[in-house]
Amino acid sequence: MFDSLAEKLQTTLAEVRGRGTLTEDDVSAAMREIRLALLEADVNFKVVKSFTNAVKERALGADVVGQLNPGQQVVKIVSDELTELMGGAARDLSFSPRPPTIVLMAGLQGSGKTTATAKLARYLHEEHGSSVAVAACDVYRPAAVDQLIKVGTQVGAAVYEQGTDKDPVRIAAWARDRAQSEGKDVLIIDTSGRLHIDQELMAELANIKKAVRPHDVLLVVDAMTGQDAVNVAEQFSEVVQFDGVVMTKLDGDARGGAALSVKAVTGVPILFASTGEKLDQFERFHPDRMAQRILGMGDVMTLIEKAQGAYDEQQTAELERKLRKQEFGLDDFLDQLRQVRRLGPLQSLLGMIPGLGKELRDVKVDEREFDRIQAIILSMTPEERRHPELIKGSRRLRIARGSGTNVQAVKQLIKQFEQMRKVMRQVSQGRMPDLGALMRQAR
Ligand SMILES: Nc1nc2c(ncn2[C@@H]2O[C@H](COP(=O)(O)OP(=O)(O)OP(=O)(O)O)[C@@H](O)[C@H]2O)c(=O)[nH]1
Ligand SMILES: [Mg+2]
Repeated sequence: MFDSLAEKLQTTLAEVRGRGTLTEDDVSAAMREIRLALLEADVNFKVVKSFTNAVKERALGADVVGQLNPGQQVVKIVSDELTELMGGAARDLSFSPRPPTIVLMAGLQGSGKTTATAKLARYLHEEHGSSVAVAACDVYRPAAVDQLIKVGTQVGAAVYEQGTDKDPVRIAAWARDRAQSEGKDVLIIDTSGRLHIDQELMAELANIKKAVRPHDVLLVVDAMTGQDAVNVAEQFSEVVQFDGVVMTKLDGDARGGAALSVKAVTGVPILFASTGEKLDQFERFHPDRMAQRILGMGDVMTLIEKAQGAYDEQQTAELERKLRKQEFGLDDFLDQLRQVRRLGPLQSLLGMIPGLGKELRDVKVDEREFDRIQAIILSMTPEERRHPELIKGSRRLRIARGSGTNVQAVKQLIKQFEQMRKVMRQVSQGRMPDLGALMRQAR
């Protein structure tokens, strides 16, 4: 997402960044480029205008920040203003002190409500340890209830449904009572889609809202529909007040216009971003990190959070113990690799590392390499995994055949593993590994 915008802004800002002095003309020229880049990214034109005006005013004003040269200051101002544009500080759900916290999902047909309902349930369960129920209030299509049962169950949420014969307002009230009596922390209500802002369905949504008094109403918006998404959100806000936006399908949206405009146009911030069909492709939306990502400053916090989510403290302690006792084997190695995999596709992780230039970010990561390593390790006996030094001649051939690879690949994997184990042991003993020697060996 934001690919082309990011590239253009980064090129423009790279030109001003190095400058020791900036004239008014330099700033104006940079603003013209930025304005074009934003318009091409399908950002609402009014939003673009006020954005570039604000940046220009601050850049030319007395907004002097000690350590930075004028070029760097412009970059900082653009970053600050982009953050502000997307809502400033990240906003969370309004958790109720008296559970259940009730979240009502609304949005146009196909925007991703049902998927987002399950994703949010998963997120709340994983990140907050909440017990979550989801309620099926889309009674217009039998498939809608089945879909929620399927995805809700997948993420471990309780699914409250009464088929398609009952009135959705009644189902919502029933689900609220049930969530309360079953001691759920959060109830998320999935509703039916609207093709347009249709009066009847909007009235139904308003009635559900009146009946259950949700703590948050989230409007689910498809980023791929660009400015249409923003218009829908604007019209929606005139009929039913909502508290946050869930921006979906950001993975398919190269331009980013909706994500950049929706807060400025509706006054309501994006709370969550959905970036794929898989149920874990969902994260809280952080305007500051997003701005930094667009400007190529990396997104270290998101990366760290992902890593913390994937590495469990107990596992880390166990790993250290094994290293100390020299029990670290290929099984553990595979575990480690799997954990790195849980962070997401390697390709997407590269984009979050600051300072990685465009060329490096475009390096194609061969995800199949992981499958190959996994196949090799799984073709070994438990004994071999603990003592890779046993793997010679006929064993090596057997493993190569079993994993559908070749002897050379098995050899190479074991060599890499030995090197990694050596480095890990040195690091765990507080010694700096001899990187020079390692590089020579790796060659
Ligand atoms: N690529 C991508 N696809 C998504 C994302 N979120 C949802 N989808 C897909 O979009 C389609 C519609 O999603 P649903 O969750 O069924 O949408 P809905 O708003 O509940 O649809 P209705 O119930 O018909 O109104 C499905 O095929 C989803 O897999 C996303 O972030 N990225
Ligand atoms: Mg649905």
